[in-house]
Amino acid sequence: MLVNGVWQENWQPVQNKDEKGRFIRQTSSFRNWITPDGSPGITGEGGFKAEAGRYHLYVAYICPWASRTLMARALKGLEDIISVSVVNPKLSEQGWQFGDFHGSDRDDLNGATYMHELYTQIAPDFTGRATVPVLWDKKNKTIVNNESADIVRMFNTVFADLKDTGPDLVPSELASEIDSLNAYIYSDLNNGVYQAGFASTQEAYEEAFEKVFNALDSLEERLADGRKFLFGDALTESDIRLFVTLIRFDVAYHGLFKCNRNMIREMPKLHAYMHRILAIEGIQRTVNIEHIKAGYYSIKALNPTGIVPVGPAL
Ligand SMILES: N[C@@H](CCC(=O)N[C@@H](CS)C(=O)NCC(=O)O)C(=O)O
Repeated sequence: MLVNGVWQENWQPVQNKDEKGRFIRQTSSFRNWITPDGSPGITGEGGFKAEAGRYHLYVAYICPWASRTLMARALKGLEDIISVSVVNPKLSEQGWQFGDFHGSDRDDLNGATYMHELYTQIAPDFTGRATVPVLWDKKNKTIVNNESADIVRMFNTVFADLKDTGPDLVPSELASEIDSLNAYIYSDLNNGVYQAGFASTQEAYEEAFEKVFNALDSLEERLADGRKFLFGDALTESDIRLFVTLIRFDVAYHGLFKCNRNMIREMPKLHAYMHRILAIEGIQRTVNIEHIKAGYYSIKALNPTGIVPVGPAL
């Protein structure tokens, strides 16, 4: 991570922990919004008008938070107006690196070698982790936002004047229910699996393990009435959030994060639901299992040898 703009040698991918050994994720620092007319959004500064070709996403395919922005970009038909660079899946000694891994990119836009250079380029004394995703403004050469929840939400509406951006992922009549289900999926699943994987005490691990499988059981039950998606026939933001964890579960979280009561393939409703979403046009392009496996199993603190398991079969 960076401290006052300087990369720290003793950087660890394992983030902060509380007094019980529970993993704590850093909060995001850049919270500006693109808006149709460039006026300020919900948080941050104004000046980020919705324009085709102006914005760029920096992502890692391994990262569920980054992947949800890729999913929103695909579902909202924004692939031709928002460009993307993908970092190497393996965290280097200096965090995310651009490069040569199959399916990764060089940083043609800014010529950076490491993601942290983009943070210090715009905030020379930045302290914190140089996370993905980053939504970048090519015009002003700055970070618009590095919080995936904001990025997904803005993609849903702000480019609608430029082109038909398809179905609404947060219909107003469902907005508050979506927000509360999102919060539950985040705490008990998206971040819950990390809390299991990065727990530094048995108690913290078991607490997270229970939370994760209770959530999976309750979502399996929710889908038991035959609904296609979490809120019925139409896919919403909550489905994006659930999908990114489901698709990583059997190949990474079951093994590396010790979330091993069962696999998603053993939960018939969730398994079918995951494949239903994977089959939607554009979604397959946001999923790279090779990156996911290589990336998670390169986390030295959890897997010192770096050996990537051969299974499970996909
Ligand atoms: N709040 C952020 C979290 C993003 C995040 O934690 N990204 C991880 C990868 S999954 C990261 O870049 N970690 C690098 C690090 O911790 O140094 C979001 O949702 O956008």
